Amino acid sequence: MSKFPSEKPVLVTCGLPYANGKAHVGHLRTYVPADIFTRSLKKTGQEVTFVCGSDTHGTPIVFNAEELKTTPTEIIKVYHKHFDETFKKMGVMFDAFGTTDDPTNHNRTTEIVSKLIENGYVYPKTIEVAYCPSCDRSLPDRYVKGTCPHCKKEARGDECDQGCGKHLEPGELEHPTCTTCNGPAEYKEQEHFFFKLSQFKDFLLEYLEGLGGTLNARNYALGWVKQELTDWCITRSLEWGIKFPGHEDLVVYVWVDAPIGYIAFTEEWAEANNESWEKFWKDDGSIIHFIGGDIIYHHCIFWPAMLKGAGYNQPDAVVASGMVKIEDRTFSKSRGYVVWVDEDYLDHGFHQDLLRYYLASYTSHTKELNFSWKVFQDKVNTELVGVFGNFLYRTLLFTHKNFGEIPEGEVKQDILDEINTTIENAKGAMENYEFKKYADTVMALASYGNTYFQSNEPWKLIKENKEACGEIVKNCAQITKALCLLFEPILPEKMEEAWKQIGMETDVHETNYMEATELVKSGITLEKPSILFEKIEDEKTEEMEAISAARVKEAIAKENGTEEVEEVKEIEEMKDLITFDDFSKMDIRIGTIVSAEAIKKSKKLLKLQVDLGEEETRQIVAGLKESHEPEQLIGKQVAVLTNLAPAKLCGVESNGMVLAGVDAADNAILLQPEKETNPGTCIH
Ligand code: B3M
Ligand code: ZN
Repeated sequence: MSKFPSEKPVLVTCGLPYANGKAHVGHLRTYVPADIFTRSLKKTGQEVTFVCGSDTHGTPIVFNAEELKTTPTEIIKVYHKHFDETFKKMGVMFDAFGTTDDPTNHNRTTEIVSKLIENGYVYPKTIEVAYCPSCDRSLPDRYVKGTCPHCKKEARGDECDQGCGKHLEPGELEHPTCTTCNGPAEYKEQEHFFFKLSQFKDFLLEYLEGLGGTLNARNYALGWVKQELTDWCITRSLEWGIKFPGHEDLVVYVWVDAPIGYIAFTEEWAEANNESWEKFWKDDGSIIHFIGGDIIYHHCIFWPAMLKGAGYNQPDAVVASGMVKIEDRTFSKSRGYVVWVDEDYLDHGFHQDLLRYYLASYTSHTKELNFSWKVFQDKVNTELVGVFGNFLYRTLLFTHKNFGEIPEGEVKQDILDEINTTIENAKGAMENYEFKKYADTVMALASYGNTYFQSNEPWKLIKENKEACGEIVKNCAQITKALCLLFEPILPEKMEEAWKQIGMETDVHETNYMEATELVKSGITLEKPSILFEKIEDEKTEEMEAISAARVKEAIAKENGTEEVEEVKEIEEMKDLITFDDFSKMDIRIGTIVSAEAIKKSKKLLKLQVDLGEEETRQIVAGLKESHEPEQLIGKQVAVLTNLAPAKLCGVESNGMVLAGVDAADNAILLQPEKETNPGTCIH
């Protein structure tokens, strides 16, 4: 039996974007499926409310404001508006979109924290917090970096973002460094307040066993709860945030007031619509959180414990999406592996629904999703244009041309059965948060439609038997109607158009799936249809790929700092001559360094003469000055990329590249052969 519609009202939320930067495809990975889910639930007749808002607190925003010499308030104003608009442009339609700095959230957070204190779940404790002697301030969260005590990778003050992903408590980080001045930080004693998370172990074990949503969320959280559960420091010494009750010098940690935003936004929605927020948070409604896979810990451990401790309902399901890659590279804004929603997508005239389709149908929700312009083009051209668009357009055009309206005729039982089965399967997929399966199931109905049209050859039949032809056309119109309803959650704007094209006067967004089998009305005049999905040309894809490549190049130059940009840029330019695809074309050989001298103008570069055998000695400029004394290098055998186009570095000609790695301290580590060998030996 289907889960939806259920008697209980459903609240769907999305992880709150930090109002601290622009929207990118990585964001959409969570918001678009949540929107698809909500739209689909509505189509089952389910009562559903969809809320979200901007996350406005925490150190990254303060940090950014300091850097841009402005205030957090200014920053959040700009980005809150940006997210609000971008979501609308992408068809993501929240019933409320507030901010965690709204008075509603200040009040709700104060109430919940006070309730936790009152219920005995909060206690003070003096702990060591990172402090920077040269900046003379304490360093909460992002103000400090160091080594993760669990996996020993480089981590931020509150999160092991590059290693094991675990939340880190103040004082846990090893070798703390101030992120503002890069100087060493010290640990200093300070009084903070802790939430007794450890007391919730039994509760969480039981709760998580019954948690719905995707298994990645539940299992990850269960793993941590079974291992350990330490009390959680919920205060920070910061100005910006929501004051910890009774302590003007402390604010609550951002991960306390951010999820409380879900309640506050429900309150804002309730207030505006004369509705009740308690029906979800106090009574028996259901709560479904859509989040990114990197914030499971917060949503499945801290948050339900906090809600339980303060006497609120806990989420029924947590749906966690996999990460996003860009052109097969790990998503990274600083490295330029990012696709901005506005400037890289919408501003180029791409329709919102194409990207929505890509996000829904690329892979299953919990897996890693790769965004690639080529795959995007391919999916649009073969699936949306080639299958669905083709069926829609040929059906409507044929009907318009030959009948001018939807003709009389009977809709066959097997067509109705096919539609019903598709609806059942699609609904089943949606209930299990399988968006790809949903998209594929619906696309299969479009394929079925194409086959039906093709095999019945209406273009022949029209000449022989108009009435029989009319019946085929009517059946195609029925399939079209069903497809409009089934695709509406994924392609809301396009389906609004298609719905009109088949002569429907109702609102496709408000129409139940059940209506898919209600017979299309005959006699409705059909205008000449317009093409809904157009092919993306190769040139457009190439243009987009070039934009991405330029972004990466720019990011590399930026990351390498301004002072050395010239040198580094020149080295990068050399690298660009050989792309990854050309890898196999590289001619790498062993060479022996016969001389080495410093290039005076440069901090990094040495001029080397390298013996490559066959009486060939090459001059190569290498960035080894900071890690090697020139004398040390003489006689060393190294790996040399010999067929790299010549380049001038700091005015000195270089004919090849000495291969080296770079260690954590930024020292070059030369690649050397296992034993001495003849210069010129090829490496394959
Ligand atoms: N603002 C964004 C993130 O870590 C963070 C989400 C809060 S959800 C309550 O993905
Ligand atoms: Zn770690």
